[in-house]
Amino acid sequence: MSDSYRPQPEDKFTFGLWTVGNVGRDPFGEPVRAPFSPVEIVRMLADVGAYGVNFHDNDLVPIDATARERDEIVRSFKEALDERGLKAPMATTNLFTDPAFRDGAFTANDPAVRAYAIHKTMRAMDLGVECGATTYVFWGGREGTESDATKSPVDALAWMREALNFLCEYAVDQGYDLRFALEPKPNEPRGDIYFPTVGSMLGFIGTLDRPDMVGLNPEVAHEHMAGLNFTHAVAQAWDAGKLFHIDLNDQNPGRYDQDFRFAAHNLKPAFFLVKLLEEVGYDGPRHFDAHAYRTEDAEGVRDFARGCMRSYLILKEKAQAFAQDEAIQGLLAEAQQASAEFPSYAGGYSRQAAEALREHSFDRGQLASRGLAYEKIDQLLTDLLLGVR
Ligand code: GLT
Ligand code: MN
Ligand code: MN
Repeated sequence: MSDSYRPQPEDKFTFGLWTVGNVGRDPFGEPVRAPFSPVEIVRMLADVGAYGVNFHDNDLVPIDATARERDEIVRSFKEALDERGLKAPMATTNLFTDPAFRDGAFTANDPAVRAYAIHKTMRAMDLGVECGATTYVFWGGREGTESDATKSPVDALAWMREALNFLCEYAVDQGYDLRFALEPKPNEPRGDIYFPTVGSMLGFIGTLDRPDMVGLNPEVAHEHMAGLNFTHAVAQAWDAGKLFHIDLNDQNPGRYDQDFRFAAHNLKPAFFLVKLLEEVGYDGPRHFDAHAYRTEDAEGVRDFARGCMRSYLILKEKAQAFAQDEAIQGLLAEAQQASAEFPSYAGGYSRQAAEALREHSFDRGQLASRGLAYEKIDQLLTDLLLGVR
């Protein structure tokens, strides 16, 4: 692979222990790869040029580990991080694998399960902070229903709020430098999951006690599963000051939950996403929440990880080329053609301006008549992406 796309620490490329550590189990088949230990994963990620590694509590420490085993695991993990210069910027809780969470965690009907979920998360936050995490992700994979006969969605939302408020206070009380990033998903593993999209999460955050501490961790595949435009969702999170973290991967809408290598399937949407992140200056981790095809061996897993980062860097270069392309920029400028007669109205209200605009007589025929050359612009982009421009 060409050196010009070699990942650098400032690219902030991260992977979860569960991503490169995925053993290829699926609902129809057993694992196809031997598991790697957390320390082996740290070494592998360092070898391929990643900046950091993220984890669920139980990716690192088995759920039934003793306190002594926990401390030993954490010690060796931190030692490996230091040795290879890797960071652990994000941590999260596994609130979905254990059968105790079969009806959800923070939104389970059973109050004891809800309390256990908060208990487990407090301990997982301690673990994350001990390893250096400053972002704490909440993915509510089991927070949903198969049948709404079983639970009131209004109660579920209230329980979710109760848990997040409690955990925000815990983080503050402990003096943790931690922000919460909520990750929406529309379905799978539940029939329907509460807060299915970025927009619904954004609405919910405003109802929390400490909305400033809480933002989003949007994932490409999750918005695509809902048939939505991920770049638009990310733009909205960014605009609200809530893009705390991001999960990059790929997904063919209408298929199973694929978690493909970044840009493996939807090249153009991946381009628009990278273009947006680079143009607005998002400087958080670029986390690849994906895994290698089930056909791959250990070397294939490395190819997968390298591929995620390489595609991002190629698309970043393409975004720069797009910004510098005179033909494309000229056409865009024409489409936005400014007229001195119509300034932007943002913040520009005055009685006089309103009256002048209300009385203005518009030539609708003329407004509708000018071609916008969008066919040309989009084809120029296609040429650029396909390397013939
Ligand atoms: C799980 C899920 C992801 C979430 C992870 C964080 S775990 O693999 O599919 O989208 O980001 O809990
Ligand atoms: Mn994710
Ligand atoms: Mn996913």
